[in-house]
Amino acid sequence: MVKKDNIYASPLPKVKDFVFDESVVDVFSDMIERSVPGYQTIISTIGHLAKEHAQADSNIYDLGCSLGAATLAMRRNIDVKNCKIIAVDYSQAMAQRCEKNLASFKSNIETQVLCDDALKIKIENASFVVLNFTLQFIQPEDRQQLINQIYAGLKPGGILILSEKLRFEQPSVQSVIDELHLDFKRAHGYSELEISQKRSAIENVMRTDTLNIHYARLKTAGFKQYNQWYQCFNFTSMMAIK
Ligand code: GEK
Repeated sequence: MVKKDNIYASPLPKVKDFVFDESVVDVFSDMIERSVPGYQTIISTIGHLAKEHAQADSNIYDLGCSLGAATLAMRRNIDVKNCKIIAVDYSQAMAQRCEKNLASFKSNIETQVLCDDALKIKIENASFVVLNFTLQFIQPEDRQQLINQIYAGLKPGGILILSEKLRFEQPSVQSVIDELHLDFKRAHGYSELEISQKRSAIENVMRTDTLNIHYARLKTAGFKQYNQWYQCFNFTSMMAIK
């Protein structure tokens, strides 16, 4: 059963920086669905794209896999031979729960869960790489290196899916779209106290980029073909094809 996210429902004497610990793991599915507009659409489209683009005899990476939602969607859809999925999360609590989650569903696709930093993983022989709302938690100065490593490890025709919360250059646009997102959270039952405490917890931990910064980073890594395939308010998902 999905547990309700009440982490910020009562006033906290001091709001600490957000971490992906056991208390977040317990409510993560509810938290992400009530916070990210279109999360389920993105997950199911990742499954669909993996079915179309995963190549036989290749590796698939889910970097920052959390509870393994994207990995599960890909495993249900991929039907080419000899694919291996490597799901990675640096939070031990997440990686352990992900492993347990994946074990509850039967699959013929070999899957390995690693508790490690995505930056330290060797990406090789990859046909499909997923960074579903993970890059925003990586230090901005390390982001180019990660995208470079992904580009280097992708096979020709391989695809990176990069989903992120966006920041906008124009302040009025930022403010209107931010309000749309907050209204989405309100409509999903988050109180003003929850919204403001979560905001304080996350502000030092999650640093968002503009769409132009993402595109420039993909281009610098070597990708020549990339575009958004999804956007709702300040949440986007891009694809980059090698
Ligand atoms: C989903 N993709 O449900 N290395 C590995 N993992 C990391 C790193 C890092 N350097 N930094 C952060 N993480 C998931 C949702 S959540 C997004 C991803 C969110 C992990 C972190 O532990 C967390 O599990 C995940 O990235 C981000 O499709 O909470 O908004």
